[in-house]
Parts: sequence; structure tokens; C-alpha cells
Amino acid sequence: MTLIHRSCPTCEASCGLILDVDESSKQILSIKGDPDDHRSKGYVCAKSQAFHYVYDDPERLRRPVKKVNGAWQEIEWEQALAEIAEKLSAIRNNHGKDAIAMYYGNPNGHNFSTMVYTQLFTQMLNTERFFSAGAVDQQPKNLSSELLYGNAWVFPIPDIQRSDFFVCMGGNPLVSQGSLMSAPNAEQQLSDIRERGGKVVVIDPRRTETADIADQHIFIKPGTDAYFLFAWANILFAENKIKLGRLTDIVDGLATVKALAEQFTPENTAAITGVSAAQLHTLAEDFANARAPVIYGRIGLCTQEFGTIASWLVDVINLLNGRLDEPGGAMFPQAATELPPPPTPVVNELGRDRFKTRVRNFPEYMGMMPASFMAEELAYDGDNKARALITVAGNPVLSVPNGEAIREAAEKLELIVALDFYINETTSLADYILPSTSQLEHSNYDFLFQTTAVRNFARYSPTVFEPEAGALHQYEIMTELVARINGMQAADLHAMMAEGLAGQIVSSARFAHLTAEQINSTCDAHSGPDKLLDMMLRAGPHGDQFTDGEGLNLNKVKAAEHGLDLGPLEPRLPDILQTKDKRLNIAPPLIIDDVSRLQKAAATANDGLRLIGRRHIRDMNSWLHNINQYVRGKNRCTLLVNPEDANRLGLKDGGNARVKGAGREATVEVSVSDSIMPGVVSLPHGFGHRYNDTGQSTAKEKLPGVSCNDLIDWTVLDEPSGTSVVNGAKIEVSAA
Ligand SMILES: Nc1nc2c(c(=O)[nH]1)N[C@H]1C(S)=C(S)[C@@H](COP(=O)(O)OP(=O)(O)OC[C@H]3O[C@@H](n4cnc5c(=O)[nH]c(N)nc54)[C@H](O)[C@@H]3O)O[C@H]1N2
Ligand SMILES: Nc1nc2c(c(=O)[nH]1)N[C@H]1C(S)=C(S)[C@@H](COP(=O)(O)OP(=O)(O)OC[C@H]3O[C@@H](n4cnc5c(=O)[nH]c(N)nc54)[C@H](O)[C@@H]3O)O[C@H]1N2
Ligand code: SF4
Ligand SMILES: [Mo]
Repeated sequence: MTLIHRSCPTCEASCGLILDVDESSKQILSIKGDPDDHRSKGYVCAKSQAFHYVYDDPERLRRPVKKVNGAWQEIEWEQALAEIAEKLSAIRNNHGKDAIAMYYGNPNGHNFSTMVYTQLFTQMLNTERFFSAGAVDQQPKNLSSELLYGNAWVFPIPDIQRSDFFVCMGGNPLVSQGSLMSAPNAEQQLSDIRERGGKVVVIDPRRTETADIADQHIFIKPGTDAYFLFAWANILFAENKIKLGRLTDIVDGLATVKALAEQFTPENTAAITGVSAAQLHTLAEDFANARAPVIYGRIGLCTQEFGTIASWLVDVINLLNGRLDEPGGAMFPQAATELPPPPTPVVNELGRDRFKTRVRNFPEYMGMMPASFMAEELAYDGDNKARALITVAGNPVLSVPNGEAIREAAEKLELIVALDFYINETTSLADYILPSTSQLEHSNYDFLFQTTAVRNFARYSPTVFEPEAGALHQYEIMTELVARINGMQAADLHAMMAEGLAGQIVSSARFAHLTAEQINSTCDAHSGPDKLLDMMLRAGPHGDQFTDGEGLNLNKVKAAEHGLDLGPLEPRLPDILQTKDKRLNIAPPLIIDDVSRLQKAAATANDGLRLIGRRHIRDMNSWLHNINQYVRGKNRCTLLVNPEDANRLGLKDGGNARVKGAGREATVEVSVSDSIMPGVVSLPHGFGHRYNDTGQSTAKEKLPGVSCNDLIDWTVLDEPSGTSVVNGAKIEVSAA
């Protein structure tokens, strides 16, 4: 029996765990919350066991498989990598780089080594047919951050531990456990606000689990948050309540925002949003009068028709109230791995519209095409069409609108290679599946989520069980593929990664006295991704500066088995800006130009029934449904309908409804509840385990459900960012 401390890799909260393991038999005896983890303090949710269940799942792939005459055959790694590289090279040489499409899924963000090798992988493939789960997720926030702060990956995070007034829009942290707000035990953290005498307000078309513990819940019609937030800004301007404070001298564009906000009053937006003028006035006033208020918006604000405007307005409201970059407001975390600034300040150009989609001529964002257009881009039959697809830890057939058509299009491709360890609704179409080690078999560092945490921290998770001989980690699979396609050696690419990082570090003024070789050799005790991590930690804001003296290095972070507390969030403006002249223009033209689309849509904002999603504690998007413990019990892939709508449509609780959208229809069980507002229905995503060729028998048998993404109009996008509109989609419902 050995006790191992590590963090949970399943959601952004990254709770601290204690694993009791029998290393010789590779058995997990128990997984419990770590009471000494300063972030999670012993808290865990039901999914804390997920990586154990996945590790044990007999249907998880352990070795590469190849489809031969329609049947899967296990093959050796060497054969798999050699055959795939040869086929991909041939396609690329004969038809160009864009003939290989790629889809990048969510679990990659939970894996340190995959994240640091992602750039190598994507740059070497360099395909314009690049899709990701981000375009059904946070891309509007990326765009807003890129335009405001010059960096798409710098997010203002609500400093809820010091806030006394928390307005939550389009997020349900009690279930999701917080997103772009890594805050283990969200329920406790929100209750703490109330115990400190503060207030929690939830604005959501559904009275969510978070709303249930809040002081106030306000129903808002889906997709109308931008009108609501503009009207809020209107009040601030009209009542002369703008407080830019310390940021006054760096902010531009105030007059432009004012002119726009003047057109949206609490009165003229009330019928659109469903929020009365009086309610908004009270909220704006309470917020302005609070000591440390903050407003937060998440996926319900991103994956809607005006996702970029709504996501941007959240920052604008914080800023106008003097709450951006202030304790208890929206603040910028600092990662322990943050690299020192380069010699000349970086001014980032907007990464958008450098190429267009083939079918609709739609601008790319972040080098990616909209995920909602994946089906038609794969099916495109013109010059330079797609011939191969690589999926990396994703399941677009269920996760992306028009998923059924993604399947149909993928079936016609010459080659599909899936980096995954399940035969899911997408990877079942592959010619090869390359399973990486599972999370218990590799170390991890909470890399992405240290940049979204409500308090700065560093946390390393050791490998629990050594993988079986020959097994490859995800970053190794990626490197092998890149090496073989480019006629290189994987070992050389690994060395290049270390040299490149060391070179980047010594280019900064702070480390100009060192050479790349010195940095490289100082970190020689570690290899692979651990070595890169050691370099970043030593060069970072708390690092030992490569002195082996005071400050962090990897060994010290490893030794801190409950994780390291690096203190509360600190003000970071203007230093963090990577915009021209280090100015913060709150009226970026791309967003301002989109406001005319918002104005035009006002007349039809309330047409017909609208569909929203919902998450449940035992789901993780589409991929934990093969775990018996997570799918037993009552069907949760149900359509939530308000009693008013149920009466009008003749629907009964527990009966069935016919749901029509995107030219498809499905039958789903109805759950009648006044927790959802009239005119809105809710169906969770990640279900629809209906294809016979998948290798997830429990999912298929126990809780197949229907895929809401087949019913969502995939042609409607948040236009500036190309993000899918999975919340507020028009839908038809009738009795079945
Ligand atoms: N309608 C609607 N659609 C949505 C959303 C919504 O709210 N509503 N939410 C969207 C969001 S936020 C997201 S993030 C996406 C998620 O979309 P995806 O990322 O496409 O889907 P997942 O269900 O997370 O699939 C993850 C896959 O990764 C594999 N995997 C897990 N861990 C590993 C690993 O360590 N190695 C390898 N090789 N594979 C691994 C799993 O086996 C699984 O097949 O869905 C989006 N889709
Ligand atoms: N248990 C569990 N946890 C998860 C996941 C999971 O699948 N299961 N997925 C993880 C991932 S990948 C992500 S990105 C995060 C997402 O984390 P959250 O953003 O917290 O996700 P949701 O629970 O989907 O909350 C979205 C909320 O937006 C509301 N909403 C929908 N449309 C609108 C609208 O137009 N306006 C407003 N104001 N609200 C709206 C919905 O009713 C819902 O309550 O969760 C993560 N955590
Ligand atoms: S809240 Fe997230 S990180 Fe914490 S135990 Fe549950 S799944 Fe794991
Ligand atoms: Mo997500």
C-alpha cells in the first residue's frame, strides 16, 4: 500500500486527491479528497474516481488497433506509426498540407505534456482544416481577450474569495465545478461569499443548481445577454457612475461604448431579455454599491449568437465599475511557469481571417475553422479537398453541431487516424486508433488551470502506475508522427523542444547572463516534458533563476505533495498588456462592427422555442458514459420543459416529445419543471450513443440518449469568433 498525492485531471477544479494504491498489482484501493490540499481542502465530486474507472475499463484501448476488413486488429506500435506516417506523407506530398484535417478535443487541456507539444504537432502539420472543441466553448472569450489585452489566453478570472457580490451569467459552477474560474468546491466558495455578508446573483434561463444556493435568480431569455449588458452599461453612463480608477490613463474607446450603450436602455431591452427595467436598475445599483463586486460570464454567454459581444461586455461592465484587475473583482492569475518577457515588448496582431473556409468563405480564428462547419469542410469536393482526418482526444460526432454529417463525411475520407483510447462515435470510423497512456500512467502539472485559478498555485502530479512496456504517452505519439512524416528522429525533436525553450528564456533581459546550454544543463536531472517544466518553473515569477538557491524548481514543486499556494491574485495591468502602446481599447472595431447584427436581431430575438444545454455532475462531455457508476440511475438525457409550454404542446412529465431541428428529428423523454423559463427547453450534450460500431457497450446499453448537436442549426455562428451557437438555438417540439 502506497499513498500518492496528486490532482484530479478530470475537470478544471483540479482537486487534490490521495490515492491508496497497490503498486505491485497496479490496483487502486481508494481515491479520497486530500484535506491538506490548500485549494480543495478535501473536497471531491463523484468524478474523482473517473480516471480510476477509465484505467480499469476493459474497453479502454491499451495498444494500437487497425481496421482490417471492417474488424479491429491489435498491431505493434512500430507497424502502426510506420504505416500511418507513410500514408499521411503520401497524402501531404500529393495533395498538400490542407488535405489532412485535424480535430483537437478537450482532454488535451488537462494534460501538461500534450499541451506543451501541441504547438510542435499543429505547426508541423500546419493544416488550415483545423477544428477544435474550443469553437463550441471559449473562443468568444479568447477573441475578447485578444482584442482587449493583446493575448487570447489571458482571462480575467473572478476573484471570488475576496468578492462580496458575485453575478454569475451563463455558468453553473455548482455542477461544472467552475470554468475559466478554477475553484474547487464551488458550492463552498459561493456560500463563503454569503457568509461574509455578500450576495450571489445568477442570471440564467434555467434556475440552476447554482441559482438554488444564490440570493437571487433572474431568468433571462437565451442569447439576449448582450442587450442586457449593454443596458447595464447604459445605466452607468446615464447616471455618471463610470469608475475607471487606476486604469483611466490606459483606457481608450470609452466614448464609442457610450454611444452604443445609449441605444440599449433597460426599458427598450426588457421585452427582449425578459428582465424588467426595474430588476436591472436594482442590480446595477446594488453592484455599484457593493464593496467588492464582480460579474462573471461563461459558456452560456460564449456559445450563443452574440457570444463575442456578450463575453466582451462582461469585461466592460467590470471595467466601468472599477472592478477589472482589482481584488475581489476580475483579476489575471499568474502562472508559476510564466516565462519572462522577451527583450522587445510583444505586440500581438489579431490572429483572425488569415484564410477562409472553403465552402462558405468564413474567416478562420486562431488558425481554426469553425467546428460547426467541420462536416461541410470534410465533405467539400473541390480542389484541395480533405482526404485524411486526425482526431486528438475528441469526439466531434457528438460534441459538434451537425455531428451526424461529420460521420457521413468522415466515412468517405481515405484515412482517419485517431489519438484516443476509446472507440467512440467518431473514432469508430478510424483506420487506426493510437491509444496514449491513461492519466494514472503519466505525470501531470496543472498547466492550463493555473492560468484560470481564483488563487495562484502550482501543483505536480506524479505517475501512479508505470505504463506497460512499449506504451506511449500522447506527446510521444505526436512527436513520433511529426518526426516520421518529416523524415526526422523523435529524439531530435525532443532535444529541439528543450533547446528552443532554453533559447527563448535566455533571450529575455532577466536571463541574458546565461547561455541556452547552461540552462539546459542546469535542468539535466529531468528529461522529457519534466525538463521543460523545470526550465519554466525556474525562469518563472517564483523561480530560482537557475541558481539552485531560493525559489522554485521542479524538485521543490514535486516535494510539495499537497500543492503550493502562491498567494492571492495580484493586480497585473498594464504590465500584462500585449497591445499596441500598452493601451486597453475597450471599443475594438471588430466587436463594435458586430453590434449592428445585434441590433438587427432584436426583432426576432424571441421567435419560437429556444434550446439550451445543461451539464450533470456525473457527465464529462461525451466520454464518461462507458462507466457503469456514472450512467446508472434515472435517464438524465431528458428535455426540460416549462409547465406552460408542456400544456400548450400537450407534453407530459415522463412522456415523450418529438424534437425537430437542423432538418433532423429525435424522440426524447420529457421532464416538466418550472426551473426552466417558458419558451426555453433544455437538453444536455454528449449523448447519442446510437452507432453500433462503437466500443462502448455500457454507454450504448445503459444511457444512449440523443445527441442535441444533431438538432442544432449549425449554420448560425457567433460571427466574429466562428463559435457554434448551441445555446439559444431555434427548435421545434411536439408531442410524440
Ligand atoms: N450542444 C453542446 N455541445 C457542446 C457543449 C455544450 O455545452 N453544448 N460543450 C462543448 C465543450 S465546452 C466541449 S469542451 C466539447 C468537448 O468535446 P470533445 O473534446 O470533442 O469531446 P469529449 O467528449 O470531451 O471527448 C474526449 C475524448 O478524448 C478521449 N480522451 C480522454 N482522455 C484522453 C487521454 O488522456 N488520451 C487520449 N488519447 N484520449 C483521451 C476520450 O476517450 C474521448 O473520446 O463539447 C462541446 N460541445
Ligand atoms: N459535470 C461536468 N462538469 C463539467 C463538464 C461536464 O460535461 N460535466 N464540462 C466541462 C467543460 S469542458 C466546460 S467548458 C465547463 C463549462 O462550465 P459552465 O459554463 O459552468 O457550464 P454549464 O453547466 O453548461 O453552464 C452554462 C449555463 O449557461 C446557461 N445558459 C444557456 N444559455 C444561456 C444564455 O443565453 N444566457 C445565460 N445567461 N445563460 C445561459 C445554462 O442554462 C447553464 O446553466 O464545464 C466543465 N465541467
Ligand atoms: S470537481 Fe473536478 S477536479 Fe474535483 S474531483 Fe470532481 S472532477 Fe475531479
Ligand atoms: Mo469545454
